[in-house]
Amino acid sequence: FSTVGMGIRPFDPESSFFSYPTSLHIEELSASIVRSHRETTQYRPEELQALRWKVFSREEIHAYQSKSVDEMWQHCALRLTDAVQYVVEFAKRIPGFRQLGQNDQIALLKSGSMEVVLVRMSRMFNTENNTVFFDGKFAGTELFKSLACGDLIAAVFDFAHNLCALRLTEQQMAVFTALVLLNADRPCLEDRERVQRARRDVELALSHILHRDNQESLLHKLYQRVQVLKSLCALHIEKLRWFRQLYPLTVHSLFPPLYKELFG
Ligand code: CLR
Repeated sequence: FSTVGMGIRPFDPESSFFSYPTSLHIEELSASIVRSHRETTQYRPEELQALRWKVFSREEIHAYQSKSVDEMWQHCALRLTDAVQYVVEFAKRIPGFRQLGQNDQIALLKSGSMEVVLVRMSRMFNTENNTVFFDGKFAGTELFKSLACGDLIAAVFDFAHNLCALRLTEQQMAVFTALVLLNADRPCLEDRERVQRARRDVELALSHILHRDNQESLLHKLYQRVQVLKSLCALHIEKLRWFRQLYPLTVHSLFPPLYKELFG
């Protein structure tokens, strides 16, 4: 620490030594978020790289396309819930998230877990052939035809493609996804102040990383993506409502409880 800086900082009872985020604190926070991310991703980058040649055959794609609407929804809801479970585990390991009350943790996950799944999807995306790693192999949009929500699928693939183009490092993605979760504007929060304080530290961590990587221009691009994420999640909820109206019993008795708890 610079002694000069400490000498000229005016005395301010509000910013005690413990609440003022020092660069050491921010460094440790980034490291902790990056570790949490690494420990809670379904696949490591080198595993995904090695799996890139695995693509679904025509016959396999046809088998998915021949499923009934409710069968395919149930299948995808299961896969999506698997991915969400890893995000819940990630959230629980983020220092600022862990310290929140349980109700606020649930509120943040209800509105943020799908957004993080979609950001993480870009790690599983191959821009060369516009496919995503799903169910053990790389799949294009056509595989999801029987969901009967082509607009959502196209928009989600488009988002992944564009995010992929930013070529985020694992560290950048880790801190960005923590920021997506710690959003003080989410509905039903009890202690917005506390979420805002935790968010401020993660924002500092993101700026710090981008500065270090000499990629400060990414910050603005990432904030732009957040708007798209919001609309994708609204569309997901809209599709779920539509599906529930058609197949209430499938949702009621065959969808994973976690999926219903977060989105239902
Ligand atoms: C995200 C990254 C995960 C693997 C994974 C599994 C399921 C995929 C999901 C990814 C992306 C979004 C996805 C989902 C299955 C269905 C869902 C393609 C690739 C779309 C958006 C349809 C949503 C409606 C369902 C609830 C039926 O590591």
